[in-house]
Amino acid sequence: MSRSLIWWKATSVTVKAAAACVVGVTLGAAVLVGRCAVTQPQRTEPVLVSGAVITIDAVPAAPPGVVVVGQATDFGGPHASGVNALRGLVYFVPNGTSHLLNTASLSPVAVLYTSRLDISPRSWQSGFPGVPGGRNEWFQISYEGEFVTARSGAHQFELLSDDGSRLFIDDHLVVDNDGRHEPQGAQGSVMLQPGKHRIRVGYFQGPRFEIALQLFVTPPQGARQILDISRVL
Ligand SMILES: [Ca+2]
Repeated sequence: MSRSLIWWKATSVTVKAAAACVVGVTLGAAVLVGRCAVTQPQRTEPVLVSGAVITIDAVPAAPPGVVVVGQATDFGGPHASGVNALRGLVYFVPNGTSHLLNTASLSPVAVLYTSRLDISPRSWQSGFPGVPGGRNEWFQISYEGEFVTARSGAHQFELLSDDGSRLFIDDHLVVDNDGRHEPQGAQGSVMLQPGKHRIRVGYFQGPRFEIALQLFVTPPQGARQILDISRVL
């Protein structure tokens, strides 16, 4: 049976109690004893166990007016309730785009969710079901979320993609695999402490039909694997 880690709930528990307060002063003779009402946060740091399931209350919602992709696709689909996931915002980009664009100047056309990026090189013709103006080329996806590691030390990441991709951990660029290209890998590593970390992956598809997007991690004293943020690394 796998263990479950309810990270987001465990760190926000607050208890109220009317209790006797005892204050001891070690260097003096004064000892104050009285009754008082206290509100104290009870921070219960979760025990980090590699492989434990991470459950959450909610993932970031879709921006107003943005279509939620209603069927599973290679890039993600509807959110599976309670499972930690990346949120991916889909943008259409101009024909001929040669690299990832700054999404601040773009408006998302769809949102999807996935706990892992594991799209091996393949032909992709379906597009995004239910998304107006659907297309299978000239789009960009910005994934973001959080993952939890139980390990301390150098974590190696690898992005294999067709076309470009980039990985940011805690807002630092770790892997740069940008540009229009066939399936191609790039690597980078980052020192991490146990706990929760922010992750962002940018991906863009240039001309149809070929796609690929795989995010691997090799944690300290661990094996190379697809990063799955629904479990503690
Ligand atoms: Ca391509």
